[in-house]
Amino acid sequence: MGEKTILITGANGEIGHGLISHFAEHDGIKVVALDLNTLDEETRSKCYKTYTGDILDNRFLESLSTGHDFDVIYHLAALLSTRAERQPTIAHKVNVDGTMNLLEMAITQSRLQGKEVKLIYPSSIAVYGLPDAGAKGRAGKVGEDQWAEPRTMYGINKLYCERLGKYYMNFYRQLDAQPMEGKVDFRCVRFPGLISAVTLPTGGTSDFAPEMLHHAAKGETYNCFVREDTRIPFMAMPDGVSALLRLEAAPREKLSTQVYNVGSFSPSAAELKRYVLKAFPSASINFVPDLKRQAILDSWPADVDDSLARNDWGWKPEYDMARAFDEYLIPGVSKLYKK
Ligand code: AKB
Repeated sequence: MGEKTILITGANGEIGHGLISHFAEHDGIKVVALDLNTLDEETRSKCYKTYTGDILDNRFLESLSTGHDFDVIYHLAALLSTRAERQPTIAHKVNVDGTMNLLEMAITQSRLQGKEVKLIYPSSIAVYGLPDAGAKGRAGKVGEDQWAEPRTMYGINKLYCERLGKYYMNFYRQLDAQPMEGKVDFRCVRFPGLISAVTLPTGGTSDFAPEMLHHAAKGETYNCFVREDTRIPFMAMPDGVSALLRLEAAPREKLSTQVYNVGSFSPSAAELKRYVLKAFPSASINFVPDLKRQAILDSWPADVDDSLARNDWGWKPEYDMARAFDEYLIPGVSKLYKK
């Protein structure tokens, strides 16, 4: 089998670390990692090449593209929902213009290489926007085409970029006299909140779950910024990484759409606290809701219908909530913070 070159943007983030570790265990894969910040030594050692640079810098992207033939681009770089709400202009630039730049790079690469280039894109449950808690309760598991009325800058950015990806794949330069030579194979998963045992997210609104766990493991008091009854879907990081890999590997003819929900477990904040306390009985966790961040969470669905992903490419999470805590999260955070 020939070598495969994979570009990962936002490589320093939580998903980036997971993907890089996965690829490091497989022969024939050259990972080119890109982030605004320098990667740590251990992560760098797992990559073929690493770059510190900005996805908004077109000259930098051009030189990157000239130096490598990418088969797949995992475009992970983004500002998450809370940070995007505080810096909407920057969020729009990074989340939307940055994605446009990567789609353009994929088209150019495809034209030059004479073959399709895959662009794998993590979207989010933030694309949904339920009007109130009553509607959220009645909606149950939300399908891809329901309630796509985001109320955050991040959710709007993600929804728009999903559509940009579909456009680049299906209609790009549709008025040109000659058919376009380059082709992007755009594939996207809408992630729930992700929980990792080894890294803490920054700037998200689903961060209350990983923060609760990591604070408990460190022996620090945690004032959780949501109500106890807050319920949104979550997923253990290994399943998040595996969802992206499985979607990338799926035969194109099996895919009936380009954008897929992926679900796993859907606890309330109170249930999360119970699981955390089981492992760290002396943890101090209080609920001190921040009403503005709460309103964002109340607009996100309590659960997602991921039957399309299950039927089309065999999506099935390995970790339900009990297994996620017992076999991955608790052993992982305990090791991470062991003195
Ligand atoms: C966030 O909270 O912004 C992210 C997400 C749900 O996409 N974790």
